[in-house]
Amino acid sequence: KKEALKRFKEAKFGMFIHWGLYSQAGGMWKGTKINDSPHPGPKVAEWLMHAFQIPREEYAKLAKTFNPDKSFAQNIAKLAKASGMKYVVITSKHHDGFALFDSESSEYDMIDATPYKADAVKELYQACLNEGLDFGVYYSHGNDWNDGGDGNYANVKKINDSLGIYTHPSGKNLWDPSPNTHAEYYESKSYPQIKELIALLPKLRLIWFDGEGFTTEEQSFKFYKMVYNANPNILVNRRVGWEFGDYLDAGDNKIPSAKEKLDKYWETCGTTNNSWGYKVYDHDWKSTKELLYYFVDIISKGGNYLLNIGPDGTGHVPEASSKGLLEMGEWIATNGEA
Ligand code: FUL
Repeated sequence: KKEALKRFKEAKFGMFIHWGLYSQAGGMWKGTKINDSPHPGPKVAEWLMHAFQIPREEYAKLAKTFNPDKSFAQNIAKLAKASGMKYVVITSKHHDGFALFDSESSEYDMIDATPYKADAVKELYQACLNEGLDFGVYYSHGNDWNDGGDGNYANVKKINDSLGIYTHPSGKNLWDPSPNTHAEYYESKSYPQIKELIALLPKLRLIWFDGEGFTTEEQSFKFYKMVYNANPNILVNRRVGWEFGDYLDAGDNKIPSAKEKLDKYWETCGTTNNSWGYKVYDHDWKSTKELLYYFVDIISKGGNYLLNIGPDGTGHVPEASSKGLLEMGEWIATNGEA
């Protein structure tokens, strides 16, 4: 782990990619913007299914038209490289439950459910290795709106309440829950998919778990141990749950103050507008100056900056965001790294 953590810290700058079925919708559903959706919860594009309480079957239809341009992997890997980034982390499965890779344990994936019929995660992995970039995957283990019902929610909330830990009140699919229990979902989909990803990507360096509010201590430990046993060089982030991760995060778009001591390894993940997934109407892009300010602030405090892109349904990165990233890359190439 020591070597892997050292390499991670030295990397300093990475690309986060939020991409999935929701990217085609661009933050709109039947003409309504997600910001105007009637239900509480985050108004970010990848929360589309939740925000409009879309039934599982109806949402799954988005897979039928998910057919990105073949060039997406190369373009994104080249963009990351030119932006001065050293690693890439893509949403292999977000809360909607759809796998961007070729999954054995679920047919709700890129190969079985889309006309694209190729493994998008593997394609990006290869393109990144070609560019000399390290590769990681985001995986929503705790939350899956397509599987696992709301089974564990009450339990976890009870445990969390007794410990004074906050449980997200609106994260689960309570509008059209799967008949499976949460524990069944872990056994039949979530644990197996983690094993699949490790086998699929021999040089995988990081698994970025998410949704720790819904896991018990035992389950979090099982995820951590599973990764460790398979390959101890793969790093695991804090959100695997119950403080089992290898490094901390400062929170989404949050930078710790100089006084707050994050003396371990840590990372801030951040957006370039107000959403992780692609939103057709969000043009509120951070300026290059602002992004560079955060970058310098974070790395001077010893952290890593994982800066997000939200490609559209074709895999194209919005011009305004790639422009900012490329300008950061120019600045980094000219000024060197701290
Ligand atoms: C959160 C998720 O709910 C968001 O959709 C996003 O992926 C962010 C980075 O983490 O927990």
